[in-house]
Amino acid sequence: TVCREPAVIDLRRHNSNFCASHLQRFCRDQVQKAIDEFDMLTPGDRALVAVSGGKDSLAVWDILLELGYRADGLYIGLGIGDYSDTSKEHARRFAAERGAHLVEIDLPAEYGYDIPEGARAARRAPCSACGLTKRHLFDQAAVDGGYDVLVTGHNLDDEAAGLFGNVLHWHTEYLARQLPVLPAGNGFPRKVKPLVRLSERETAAYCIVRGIEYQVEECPMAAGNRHLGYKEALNTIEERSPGTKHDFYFGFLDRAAALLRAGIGTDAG
Ligand code: Q46
Repeated sequence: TVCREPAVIDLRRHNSNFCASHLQRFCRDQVQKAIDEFDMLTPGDRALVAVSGGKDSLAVWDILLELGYRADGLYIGLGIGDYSDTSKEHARRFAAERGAHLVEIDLPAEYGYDIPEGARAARRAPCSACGLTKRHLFDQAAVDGGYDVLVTGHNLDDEAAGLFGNVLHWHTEYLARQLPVLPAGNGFPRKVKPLVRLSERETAAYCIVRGIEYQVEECPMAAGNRHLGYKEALNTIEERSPGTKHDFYFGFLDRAAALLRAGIGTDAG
């Protein structure tokens, strides 16, 4: 209704079609709105963006740079065969094209193990070992580099799926921490998720219209990952009832998160 350019995507939960230029504006506005609503970043903050080479992390890095924030990238080579090699190429190309700074950590070269080996040695599921490793290295890199805030590319689908899984199993301690901002503490930086207002379909479309090449393959270690099952279940519901993921996640933030933080949820459990 506002321009005559051809539509590139229909967003049923917003009851709108967007052309390429309005889609970019929409995505930037949603990120700025999340930043403002949850006090994620100030213009003077030095941000470190955890970059996997996938659509979400490259989209959030791109949008932060476009919005004028100071944002470097952090890529961790996990040693997951061709998947890691291609992911690294995408992260490096993105940084080189924008003259942005990319911090790189090579897990096998610097720590002597890769994710498949680490998972076997720790007798953990690969994603569990990977998550622990990444969280530790993200924190360490942010502290070592003197960054104020660590940014991750978690989108609305990720957060709704995480919430769904935590509710199904009543992991109240995880629910209490499932927030778009985690404050700094114990020498660790603030952690923020500026894409919480955007779905993964929207971030993928954003990358396409911006000409950002990203890793399209799923990580080979993700097969059987419960998180993917939760996403599929929510996609089925969203298809029938657009806007459900948004209402689920933001309803939780509005109505339940504060109760859990105050300990009411855990006491009741
Ligand atoms: S990289 Fe690591 Fe993911 Fe691969 S092993 Fe699992 S957690 S799926 S975001």
